[in-house]
Amino acid sequence: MKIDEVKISTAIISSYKEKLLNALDVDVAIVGAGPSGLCCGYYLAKKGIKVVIFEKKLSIGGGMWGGGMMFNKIVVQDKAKSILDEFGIRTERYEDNYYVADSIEAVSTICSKTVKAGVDIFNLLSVEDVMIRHKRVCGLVLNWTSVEMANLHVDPITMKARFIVDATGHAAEVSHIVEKKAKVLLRTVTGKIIGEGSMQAELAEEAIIKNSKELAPGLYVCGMAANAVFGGPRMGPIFGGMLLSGKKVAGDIIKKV
Ligand code: 48F
Repeated sequence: MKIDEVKISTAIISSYKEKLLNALDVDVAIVGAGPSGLCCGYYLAKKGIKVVIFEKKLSIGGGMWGGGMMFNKIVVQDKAKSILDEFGIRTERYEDNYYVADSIEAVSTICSKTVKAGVDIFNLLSVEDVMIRHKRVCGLVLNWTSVEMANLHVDPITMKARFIVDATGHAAEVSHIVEKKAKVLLRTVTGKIIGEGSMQAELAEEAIIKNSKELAPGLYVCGMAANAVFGGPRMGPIFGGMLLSGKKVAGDIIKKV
């Protein structure tokens, strides 16, 4: 059987072109493919909602691969174990309320199931700005991460979505852009981004669920970005809150779509 190099190129370009064109007008666009963003996408897609995820890095999974300090194991508590069960990720009981999972199995399984649920994931694409109309966040401005890294003077492209989810982790990148440019008060106690508190796992895991919600019209936050924006503490390598947070925001959006 003949293998033609140009056919390989054509197949990749035409298939990617279709995927990208499909992503320009969606129900939900999630920024960041860490555990919270993936989980949010998974639960939305399972309800048939059109959802895309943009991830600036080459790899999907955010901070989950490295477990705690590169020991590639993660811990989840009782409340979140059912999510790992639903994905089919094996856990080992360590003590009451502490379950350990392999971070490689966790990330690769969540990623695979999320894609198969219908989420289109774009890696190597950075969100560098947002689109705002009538004081509502309604789209994202995208560029290749390599353009940003090389500091090249190349204009981005724009897509629109009914809802945007900031799942960019500690940096809460989209929320910072909105704070700077949208000229709307954020739904925090100060109207501004409060900033994350220092390590306090129990409090952080409770706070993250409360903080995973709409921050500004059209913009939701989940995962570590939620605590960073609303002033919750960090929690380290316990990942139950991340999964529950993604699921919570998915549930809130499902009610509105
Ligand atoms: O950091 P990340 O894993 O966020 P998360 O889902 O989970 C946090 C945990 O990993 C850990 C923790 C647990 O206790 O605190 O940190 O809240 O994933 C965030 C993803 O967003 C991407 C980033 O590369 C990472 O994979 N990201 C950040 N900024 C942008 C972005 C951007 N501007 N455009 C696209 N992707």
